[in-house]
Amino acid sequence: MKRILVTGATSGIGRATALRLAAPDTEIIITGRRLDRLEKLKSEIEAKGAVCQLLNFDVRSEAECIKHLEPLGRVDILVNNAGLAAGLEHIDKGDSADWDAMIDTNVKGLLYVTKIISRAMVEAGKGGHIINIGSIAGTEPYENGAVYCASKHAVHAISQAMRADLLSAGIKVGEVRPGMVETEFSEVRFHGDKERADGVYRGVEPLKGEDIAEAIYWMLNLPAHMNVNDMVLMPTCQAGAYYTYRK
Ligand code: NDP
Ligand code: 8X3
Repeated sequence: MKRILVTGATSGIGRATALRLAAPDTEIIITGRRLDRLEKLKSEIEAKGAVCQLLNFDVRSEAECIKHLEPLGRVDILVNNAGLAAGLEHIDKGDSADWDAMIDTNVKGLLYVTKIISRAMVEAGKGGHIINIGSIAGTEPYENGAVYCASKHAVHAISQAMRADLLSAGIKVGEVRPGMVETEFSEVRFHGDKERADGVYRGVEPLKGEDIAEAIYWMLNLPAHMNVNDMVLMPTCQAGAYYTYRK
């Protein structure tokens, strides 16, 4: 049985990935802070014939990560997806609570989870596969996005360095770096302002969580000697952080 851990599975890319990877020979372990959503997703995963375990905790707390993840022991696959953008404004107007949320979740949370899971993989000596969800913001800093972009630059750097750290243990490390994906991402970024969030996707056909899940499925099912280090995925209407064609 293949054991797969997906963080941030209550919505968007994480939810779609957990569902895409669910199959009769898998155990899907899903995490997030919204218990009701985890419970609903667990039934959907089980309906696909997979075993499902839900872990309800906040990745910003190292103690919570240890409490919930250490008992898992080795998993075969980790998808480090939990993350967010909070706010979109010039640096002089930024809210330090938003900055903390992004750095604590996207960078420190990813590190806490990775430390526990990669250690169990190394100790078991059977390899593994870790996929980090970065962003085009990990190489293209844009106006109003200093801290989100910094957090995803960190994910990009961590992904490259940990690939080297885990090389001798036979653990594959890949990064998926999407452009615009229509999820709850913008609603979260704009603190619940749905109208402003909808505006981000007006006049374009963005990617869906399922598109990213399909790419992750493909990366995970390549032959053992092949690894995708870095995959940048955008909707056809987007050429980069500054270039979006709207109808
Ligand atoms: P969503 O807001 O739809 O999903 C985010 C997920 O992260 C939720 O399941 C949420 O669960 C979880 N999460 C957030 N904070 C925490 C926390 N402190 N502890 C545990 N889980 C947390 O957004 P996306 O699906 O779009 O985002 C997923 C990832 O993709 C993020 O890392 C994001 O930066 C990245 N990304 C998104 C893009 C986009 O355009 N949408 C483009 C490029 C990258 P809960 O709230 O229940 O805890
Ligand atoms: C999310 C995509 O362009 O808002 O990472 O940074 S973007």
